Amino acid sequence: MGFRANPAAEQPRITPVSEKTEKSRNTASRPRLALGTLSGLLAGFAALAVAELVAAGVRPQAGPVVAVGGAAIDRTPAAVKDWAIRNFGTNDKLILQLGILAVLAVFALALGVVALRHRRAGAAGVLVFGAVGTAAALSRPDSKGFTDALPSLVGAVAGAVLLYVLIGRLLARRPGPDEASGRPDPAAVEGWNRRGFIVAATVAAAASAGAGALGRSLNGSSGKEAVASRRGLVLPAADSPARAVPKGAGVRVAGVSPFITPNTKFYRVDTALVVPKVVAGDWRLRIHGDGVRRPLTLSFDDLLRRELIERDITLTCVSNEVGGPYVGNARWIGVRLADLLAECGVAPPSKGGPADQLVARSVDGMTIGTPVEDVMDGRDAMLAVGMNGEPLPFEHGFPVRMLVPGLYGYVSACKWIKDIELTTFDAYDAYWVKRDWARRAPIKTQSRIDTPKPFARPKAGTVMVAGVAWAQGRGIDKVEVRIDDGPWQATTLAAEDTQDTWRQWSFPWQATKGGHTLTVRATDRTGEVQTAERTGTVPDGAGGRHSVVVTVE
Ligand SMILES: Nc1nc2c(c(=O)[nH]1)N[C@H]1C(S)=C(S)[C@@H](COP(=O)(O)O)O[C@H]1N2
Ligand SMILES: [Mo]
Repeated sequence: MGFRANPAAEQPRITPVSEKTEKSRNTASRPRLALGTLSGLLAGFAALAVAELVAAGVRPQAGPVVAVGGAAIDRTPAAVKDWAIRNFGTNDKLILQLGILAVLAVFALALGVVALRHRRAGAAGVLVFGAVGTAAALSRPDSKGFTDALPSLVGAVAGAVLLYVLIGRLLARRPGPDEASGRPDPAAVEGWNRRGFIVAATVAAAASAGAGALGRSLNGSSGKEAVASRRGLVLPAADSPARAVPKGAGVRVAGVSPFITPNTKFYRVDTALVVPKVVAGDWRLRIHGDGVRRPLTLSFDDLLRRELIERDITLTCVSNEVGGPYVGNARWIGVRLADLLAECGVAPPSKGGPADQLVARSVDGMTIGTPVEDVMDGRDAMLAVGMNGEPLPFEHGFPVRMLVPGLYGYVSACKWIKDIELTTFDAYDAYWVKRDWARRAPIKTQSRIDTPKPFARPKAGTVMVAGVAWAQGRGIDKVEVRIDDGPWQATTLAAEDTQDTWRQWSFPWQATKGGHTLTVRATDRTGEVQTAERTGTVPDGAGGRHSVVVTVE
């Protein structure tokens, strides 16, 4: 059964309609449409607010926007993900959530209009959205089962009921001028229960705002215990400390990235819409799978009791474009991964081990596949617990993450790690591999001009050109700069920290007036020269040389 939008309009007209009544009828239908859309919006708002509050009792990740956002991220093809990172950078997640809210708002408006004609259909539409949120929450890889469905379910029911009630008020009709006394009731001339609507809408808006705010603040403090566990943590000194960063590792040129990237400036790339907050004391890591003769489960304290190594390692994202910002260098402290694997009886393929792939799983359902051979070939692959003298920040994987020097992050650097499975590349494709990225991805030799910036207008004379270059695992041997189409000229390399860290370089350019293009290329210790050919980031990292165009004045 449907409800007509304007029952008054259907009444047989006996007397000619005066101009005045016609006018008032027109103005009556317009506000009704507006109030219908307002009802839709309010219902949507109430649904999200209630969901937020229920999520606080379940877990923040189960909220509909986060769940749908997460599902959207997982279904995003490599090229689109890359485009989002390129255009929105670390704001990509915020933009995604705002986009979801905008889409929801449009649908809520539409459902309000639908409800004016079909009250039940409008309310049912809200439930359909709830079903989408529920399905998304249940399909997350880290889903905790039925309870994760509750925020979307309860929120949708609240929204549907509210829409039904509000539209009911809009359609309700008190005796009009034609009936009863024949005297117009000022509250009813427009044919709807104005007071009833206003009261219901105001109460609903206020209650939703309250529920939403309460849910937000509860969700915001849901990681309290984890925060306390991090704050109370004092990392032991490393048994094998890193040597001091050489004095000359940083060129003294303004505009060049600091040699050690501060934690707050370190790039962040991951799929987590809500940063996982793991309590250090609850953390466990399981190591198991093919060829693991002695499977192991470790607690955080177990890990800290082992020999700790401290190393400077430059981490790079495969989505970093030539000249891009997704590269950072930090001093990490952790446990050597090869030692742990050896303890479990794991042998690399070159020594007859059956597993060639190590699959790391995180608490948020990420899977990252790394060649076992690389982890066990003597490089400083580690389970890191500290970054630049403090426990890992939550954004960078607290309490434990993996790091393998020389491999892009998506094939090595699992944050919030909880499980390591030994398997084969034939048997299993990890998260990004299922999304068009390469199975194996060593970091390409790259260099970047940090100064001058693109389109800078330096004065003629000596202009310092400087930047960074990296070839983790191989080391940087040479960096050259070319002005326009001129010859390649050697730059001055800063002192090398280790082959796993980036290296700074500088070049005093005698700049002449006019427009110029500066180009850089690096050569690594294997003699490999950075390729000239520009390639995209998909599938295994950008190739090509960084250029900067400037105008010398
Ligand atoms: N759990 C988890 N770990 C992850 C990712 C992720 O999405 N989830 N992204 C990886 C990618 S693509 C990179 S480049 C590095 C980035 O580490 P950072 O955010 O600490 O710089 O983390 C890796 N580890
Ligand atoms: Mo990455």
